[in-house]
Amino acid sequence: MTAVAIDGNALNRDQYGLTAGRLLLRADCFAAPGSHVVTVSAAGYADASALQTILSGDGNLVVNGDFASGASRWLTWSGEGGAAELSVASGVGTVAVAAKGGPTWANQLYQEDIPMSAGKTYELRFDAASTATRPITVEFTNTSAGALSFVLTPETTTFAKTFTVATDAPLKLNFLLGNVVFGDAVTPDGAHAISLSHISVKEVEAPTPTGHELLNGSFDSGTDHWSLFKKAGESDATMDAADGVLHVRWTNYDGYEYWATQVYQEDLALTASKTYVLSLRVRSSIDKDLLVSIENGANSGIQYLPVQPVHLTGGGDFRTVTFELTPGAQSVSNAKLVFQMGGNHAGSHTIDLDDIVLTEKP
Ligand SMILES: [Ca+2]
Repeated sequence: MTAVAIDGNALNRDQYGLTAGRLLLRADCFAAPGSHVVTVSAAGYADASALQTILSGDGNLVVNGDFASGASRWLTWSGEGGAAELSVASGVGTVAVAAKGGPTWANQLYQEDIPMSAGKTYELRFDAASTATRPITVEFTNTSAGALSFVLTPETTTFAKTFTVATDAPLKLNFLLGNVVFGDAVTPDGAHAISLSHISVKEVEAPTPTGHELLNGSFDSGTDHWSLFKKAGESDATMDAADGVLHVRWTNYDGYEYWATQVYQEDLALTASKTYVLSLRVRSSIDKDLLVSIENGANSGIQYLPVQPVHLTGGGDFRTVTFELTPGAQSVSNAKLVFQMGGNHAGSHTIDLDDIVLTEKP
């Protein structure tokens, strides 16, 4: 090997090292974050080049999001009647829109190859203004994160939103500046200019679930918010809601253990030191015990309402049962109400539930 150059500037021999199959470049070889062309010359071979992306030290995965290196790494596209031009000055990228075009995507400003990790949550943040108030859409192209829309005004505003990706596929961060409609906001026909600056995508902690009150305890919305678990190869339970009542039906068997059939609702919010009342109406077509509990969704060993057996007499009418619980010193957002309905009963039978209410004790 005879020479190594970055962006056409030859390095001194002490700026790089060589090990088997590896070229090591000192960090200070790179003047600024962004894309740099590394060229290696060796006697008897054509020069070999590779593109090396250097991310900034603040965790921003967008290269040149502050437009400090001109328009480097930013690409534009216009078509379908759209017409626009990007210019950069003083750390602001300005897209002069001459024609909004037909579709949302008729004008685009985008950056490709932004690294993503499956399951991680990121925050997109940018400052933006438009000489004419209008919506824009940011598409998280090539990821599962979809798109978000923002309404820009003549006043520069900081926008921030989080998104989560399902795979490691690199992100194409695509500002769609065509004929965007978002709620009541529409893109005007005339020429206008959109200014963008301080564009960043950084990894953030996944938001903690907020939890919710018990939902659809009336079964007016079918089986929404309710889930069924059945032990594979044992329980043949199904559940459905008709006329505002939940029906859990077995054709042949409910499973040997009580837990072999379960109906549950997750992500319930319980506030520290409050006392709650759980009440419900239940009936069964056969003699059977139902076990009721409220536990931590991530750890069933933590029980806010320890398992309560309810004896049901076959063919009886609905009966109302009520429990009190005081969850403890910590508020939780992932409590889980569980009805265990197995317990070794053969043959066709049904349990019906309705009017499940979990409220703070007055
Ligand atoms: Ca009902």
